[in-house]
Amino acid sequence: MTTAPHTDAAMGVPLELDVLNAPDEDLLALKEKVYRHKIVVLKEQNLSPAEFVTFGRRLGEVETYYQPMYHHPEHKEIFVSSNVRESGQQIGVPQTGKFWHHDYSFMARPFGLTLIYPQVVPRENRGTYFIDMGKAYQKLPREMKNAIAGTRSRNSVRRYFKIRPDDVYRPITEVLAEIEEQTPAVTHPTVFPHPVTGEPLLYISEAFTYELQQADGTPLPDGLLRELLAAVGQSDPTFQHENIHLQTFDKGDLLVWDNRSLVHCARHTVKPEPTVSHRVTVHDAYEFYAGIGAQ
Ligand code: 7UC
Ligand code: FE
Repeated sequence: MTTAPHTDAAMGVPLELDVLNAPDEDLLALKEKVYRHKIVVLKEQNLSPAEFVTFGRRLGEVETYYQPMYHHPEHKEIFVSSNVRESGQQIGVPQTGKFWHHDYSFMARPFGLTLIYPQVVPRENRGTYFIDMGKAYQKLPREMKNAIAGTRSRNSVRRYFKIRPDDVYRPITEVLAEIEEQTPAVTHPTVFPHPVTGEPLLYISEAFTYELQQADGTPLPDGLLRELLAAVGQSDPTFQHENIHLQTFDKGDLLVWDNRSLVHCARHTVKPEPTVSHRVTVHDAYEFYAGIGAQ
């Protein structure tokens, strides 16, 4: 474990890697690169869905999304985001992730790595927005850091849960009750050190975090959460905030990113363009944060 500075590490470093045949050391080196640089772009990949899952398994324990409506028809480990109908059929879910979030932060045990393998790349509005919440934390005014020291956050999917085709005609209270039962709100530390780099990470998002609390459960004022989200760039409707990085990609790119450090937001497109993306998510060899699940 090293404590190299992160402030000058560029996000989105390209890497050539034969992901199926590379020796295990190369995959460990890939993960180190992801922890230091936050996003690695594996170039010129040509993987079948089965091979994409195999690559995910080489990196750790693959997490299957909890809702079947997102699953690839042959490989449930692949989460499909698609607005392209295939022979009249909707595969996966359109318009996913158009809000600032960490993947699965509304779950008790989020995963460390997100892999995105774009299948149909839009011509004009390609790319995904990212904010490095490690760097963003460092830049916070001292008073804000003090105000959140030792606090925790409450997180829920409820505001961004997508209505399923089968929910049509159901009373909304019943759907809301089901969300609370299947995905009850979870508590995470507001700030935790990255298990590999030790860098403190601010772990809050516009989409899923709804309350900050003292260690004893006393809620902090709402305004503080809103101020924090604004300070880090998660409330900027123009996406011009200096913390926001637009990561572009081409066909054949496979993105691997650090889901502890980064919040991301799918690009808002003015006119809808065909977009299909496959996602595999992976628990790496480290606890998401030290002591997770112990309380
Ligand atoms: O449809 C979506 O945007 C899915 C979102 C609520 N969850 C993605 C995740 O992994 O947290
Ligand atoms: Fe996401």
